[in-house]
Amino acid sequence: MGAGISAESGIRTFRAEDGLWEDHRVEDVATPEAFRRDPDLVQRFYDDRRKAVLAAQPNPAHTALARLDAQWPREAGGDLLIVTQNIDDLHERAGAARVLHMHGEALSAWCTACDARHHWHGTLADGPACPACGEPALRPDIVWFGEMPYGMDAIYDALREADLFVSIGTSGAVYPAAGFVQQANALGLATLELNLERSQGSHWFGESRLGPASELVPQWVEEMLLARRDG
Ligand code: BJW
Repeated sequence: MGAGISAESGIRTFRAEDGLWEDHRVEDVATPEAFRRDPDLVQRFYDDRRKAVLAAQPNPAHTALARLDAQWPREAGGDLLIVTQNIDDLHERAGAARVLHMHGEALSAWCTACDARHHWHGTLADGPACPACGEPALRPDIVWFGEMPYGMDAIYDALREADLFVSIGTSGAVYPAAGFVQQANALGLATLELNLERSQGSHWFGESRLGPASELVPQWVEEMLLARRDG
């Protein structure tokens, strides 16, 4: 999952002409070096993102995936994992439970002094104390360039056990997520891309469907649940 699935909820994507990074150079906000150089700029960038996440609502694509999560049986090999690069909580608010945020979460703050993580709705630019250790050492709980994404073992385990890999609304520009389709191919999985336009790695997919996620995802979920019922 990528930024495209939340675009119709009003959360800006990264690389579009009107994208988030048209306002900021990526190396000024999404690297550990940027945070060391100008913590106030980076904290304010993520304070604004947090506000945008809190104001957004799930769209029909999130709702459809939550329906799939609820109705796709966990027993008899019917497993499912929603791996998202997005830092919003719209899958969870739509009702999905099997969600893995590989690039961290906007509504989480990570204490660099004591390593505690806290659910966080407020601001960080004003240097609040960590509720666990009292140090003013909280940073956004976000995976920046050069940092290790979360849950890689669980993701590779899920790929090894899967029959189908579906990529939704991501440009295929950022690794390791951009490489999952090649891993899926090497493992012999069926692969499907749902995106507004072809992604950078589109040629790796067995099938590409182009259009808005709010239309493509509900259609695909309906197909999956029907095929499951009829099969
Ligand atoms: C719609 C739609 C609609 C629009 N409906 N669709 C050289 C070569 C290869 C790799 C590297 C390299 N140099 C460095 C690297 C590694 C680096 C990397 O990939 N760099 C690239 C720039 C080349 N990666 C890392 O550093 C990662 N860590 C790492 O690799 O650790 C080592 C490791 C090794 C081996 C295994 C495991 C680990 C960390 C990456 C962290 C990325 N973090 C960010 C910012 C933080 C989150 C945040 O602030 O929100 O995450 S970057 C940014 O890009 C964000 C996103 O999650 C990520 C992906 O963006 P996404 O989702 O694809 O958004 P867009 O805007 O690019 O695309 C939107 C798409 O939606 C488009 O396709 C539209 O068409 C579509 N769309 N509207 C359907 N309505």
